[in-house]
Amino acid sequence: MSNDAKYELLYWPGIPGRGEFVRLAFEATGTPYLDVSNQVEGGIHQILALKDEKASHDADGNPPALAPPALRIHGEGKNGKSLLLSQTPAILAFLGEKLELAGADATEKAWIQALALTALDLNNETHDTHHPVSTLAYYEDQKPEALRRATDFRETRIPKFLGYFERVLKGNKEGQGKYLVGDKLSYADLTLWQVVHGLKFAFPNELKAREEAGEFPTVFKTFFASVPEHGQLKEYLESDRRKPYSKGIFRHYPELDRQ
Ligand SMILES: N[C@@H](CCC(=O)N[C@@H](CS)C(=O)NCC(=O)O)C(=O)O
Repeated sequence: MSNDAKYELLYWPGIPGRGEFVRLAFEATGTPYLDVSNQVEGGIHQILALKDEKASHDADGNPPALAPPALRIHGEGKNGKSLLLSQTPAILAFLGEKLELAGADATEKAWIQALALTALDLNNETHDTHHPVSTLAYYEDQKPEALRRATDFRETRIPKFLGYFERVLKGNKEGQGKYLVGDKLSYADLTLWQVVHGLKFAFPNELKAREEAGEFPTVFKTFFASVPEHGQLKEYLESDRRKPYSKGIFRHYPELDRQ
């Protein structure tokens, strides 16, 4: 990682969060990037500036971001300025193209985008288990609703999504259970992997019970083991650059897990 990196990730410090999908794309391809809030002194101010609700554009003419993550890409904006891109799936689609994580042709590209969006739906639904009423309110102020939402999520949504990805992995013969599309790692694989990893943290009983019952064997075994084998991912996952889960999207509240 260098201070003159072409790519600057703007995201909250200290948590994986939605920034993690972007970090994984960089780490899987060995691409230098600057993780501004974690690596630059005072970098948090750049994240807070992103959320300035009075801003209509930045110094390079980009529309503002509604919320992090955002990616600043030097030299890719209008007239050689910086491009500021927000929305996780838009960032991933842009980077996927640049880092060769987006598929071999236009058809694969379209499939990968749809599959990544589906994995991000699962990510967003995970967030809503602890914040079903209001994103701004504390979990402690929405506990009964969270329990109802999490119960439904565990019982109906997790099997629906993981069953879907199991079918996709099995249906892609070329991928041998390792890739959702074709025979090469894509940002859809990285996105799904991160969501499954996060779910294992948030709902350990639920995920363990399903794995031990032999459900979704391709997702839990072949796919889950294979993704970290790419690029610098293994090294990254063991490093202190990989932040621990805490009060982000993937939270472990034992009362919301399978009892
Ligand atoms: N759909 C957006 C959601 C962005 C989002 O919700 N970001 C969170 C952090 S992961 C945030 O800081 N939200 C603050 C807000 O919405 O005011 C994306 O995928 O990037």
